[in-house]
Amino acid sequence: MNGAAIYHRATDSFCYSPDGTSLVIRLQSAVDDIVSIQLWAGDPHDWGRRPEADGGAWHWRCASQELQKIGSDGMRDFWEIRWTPPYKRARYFFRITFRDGSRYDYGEKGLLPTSPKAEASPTGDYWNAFVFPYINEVDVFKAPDWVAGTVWYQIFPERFRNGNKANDPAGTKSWKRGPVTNHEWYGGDLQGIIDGLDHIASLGCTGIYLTPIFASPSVHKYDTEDYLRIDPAFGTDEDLKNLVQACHTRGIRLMLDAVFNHCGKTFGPWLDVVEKGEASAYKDWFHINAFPLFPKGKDTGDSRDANFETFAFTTRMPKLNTANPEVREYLLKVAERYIQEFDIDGWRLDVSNEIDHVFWREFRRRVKALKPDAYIVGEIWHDAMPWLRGDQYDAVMNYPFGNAIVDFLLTKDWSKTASDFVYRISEISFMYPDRVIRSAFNLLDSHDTDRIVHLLGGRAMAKLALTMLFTLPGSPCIYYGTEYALEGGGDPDNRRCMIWDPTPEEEAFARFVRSLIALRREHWSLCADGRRQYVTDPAHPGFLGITIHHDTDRLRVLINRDEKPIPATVWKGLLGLDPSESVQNLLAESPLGPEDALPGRGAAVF
Ligand code: ARE
Ligand code: CA
Repeated sequence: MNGAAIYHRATDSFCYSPDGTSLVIRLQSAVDDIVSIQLWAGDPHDWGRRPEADGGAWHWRCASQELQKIGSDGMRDFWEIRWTPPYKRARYFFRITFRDGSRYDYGEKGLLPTSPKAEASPTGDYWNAFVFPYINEVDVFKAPDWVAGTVWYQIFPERFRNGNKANDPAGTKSWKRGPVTNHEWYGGDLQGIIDGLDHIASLGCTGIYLTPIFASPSVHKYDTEDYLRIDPAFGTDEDLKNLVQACHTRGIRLMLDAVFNHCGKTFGPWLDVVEKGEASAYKDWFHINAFPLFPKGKDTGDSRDANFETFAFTTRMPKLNTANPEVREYLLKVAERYIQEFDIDGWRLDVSNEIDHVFWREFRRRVKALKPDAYIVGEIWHDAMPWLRGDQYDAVMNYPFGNAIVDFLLTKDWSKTASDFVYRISEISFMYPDRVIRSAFNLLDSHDTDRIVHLLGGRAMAKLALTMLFTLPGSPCIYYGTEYALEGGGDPDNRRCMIWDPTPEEEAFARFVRSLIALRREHWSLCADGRRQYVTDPAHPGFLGITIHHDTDRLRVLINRDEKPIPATVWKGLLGLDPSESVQNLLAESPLGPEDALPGRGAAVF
């Protein structure tokens, strides 16, 4: 019996209302340590009198139900129950029977041995309980309904398509294949994106995320010079209006990138501080430790010698003081402007974890006031629960899901592989309320990481990764060029020019991506809300079978990361299928006949 591993707290993913009336209550324990867990729950104010024959004492009315085990990460088991308090108020404790036979009541006072008296009475110790005081509808996490059915396409505008040579910066190079740097211009612009929309729509994508497009001296534009001007190399306000219009005509939503943690070194207010020092009206717009200011640092060569706060160290991009009401108002007006005047559908928030929560609560209030179904996605690579309680973000860029997929496909530790992937996905799913998982922004790669074809060593493994990404809950995003298996390592090599003259092999890969997106769109509700059963087999550590059930819909996802095919009798046996049953693989590229083995480095969905 491992009492120390027992954990619950009446908040976040352990106790939350998904719908304003019921509660999802979760608990974690040591793996295989528990026989059963009862939830004893009732209204805190619901007291009754025992019959006179029983002494007529007052007692708290509560009733018990069993929690179900919903997953494990190999070290911990995850338990859950969904319960609807009759009056929106909840007081509850857990009665736990451990494998060694011991029984404990677990509440805010801790894990106390279940007394014979408690065993006998219909209720437990009122005072050793957890409390969810009241389910207030306005507190319930809500993300826009359209997100769960969306398939995203991320674009790095400078490298997507040059639609207007008149706005090319001096020294713009000819469009090409192959490695690039962060200091070369290829002329990509908003008109090019408009010209490329039919291609994006033909893939089946229904959302586009653009990295920054406001005026900035760099290729990547994360060093903003003017938040209120489209960079001249990308186009004009008119071009952005046309782009949004052209997206909406195709049923595609558009999300821009808000870089509010820091600005560029040419941002007007920063230049004013550099020029006027302490006399500048903007000196409190930044985090300046001392004057005189050393904009380039003290040239000691130590990247930490700047006497003002920056993004990271070497970049010298000044961190904005978002706690300053002037800065907050300035940035919130920027966020409002592109919704009000351009009708964009969402904001991706750069380095969002380093900006204060006060700012983000006000950001959400103002953005949702203008467009209630705008999508707000934070760029957070780690546990983001503090931003996902319903008062700030709708989602974060869910790198952990993508990392779990890549680790499964790349791991050399054969003792883990598929079962380890299941543990990772279960753990991440347990960390967040299911409504948060459902609206996550799921990705395998981006402009900040290696591209997946590079990372996974080729197209075969990339196909497996995409199959896994597209059948997970949350809205999947592909990075531009992935449809053609575009190569590229880490920044800046992951920003190569888009392919507009695909080879037959690249076209074949695009057909696979199209079929995967079509599958996802046809079964998006199953992927978003389905119950998942995982099948792994120690004898075939590279095999992962996922059965997803939702109402009458069901999908089976089979992944074989081994180079060796898995005989039909094996994978059908693992899934409990009749060996003679033939299956139509929905991923046309790898048809499976009745006797076919699951191909090496192959996926099947049926
Ligand atoms: C430039 C050079 C790089 C060089 C870097 C050094 O191009 O080669 O390594 O300077 O600082 C943008 C540009 C980059 C540029 C950078 C600085 O896109 O090309 O790099 O500006 O000038 C962390 C942050 C996360 C951040 C990544 C990059 O948490 O917020 O690092 N991502 C955003 C954007 C970037 C952008 C910036 C921030 C700056 O998406 O594109 O860079 O506005 C782990 C950690 C993460 C870490 C992640 C990646 O997972 O948990 O915290 O992200 O690795 O390193
Ligand atoms: Ca151009």
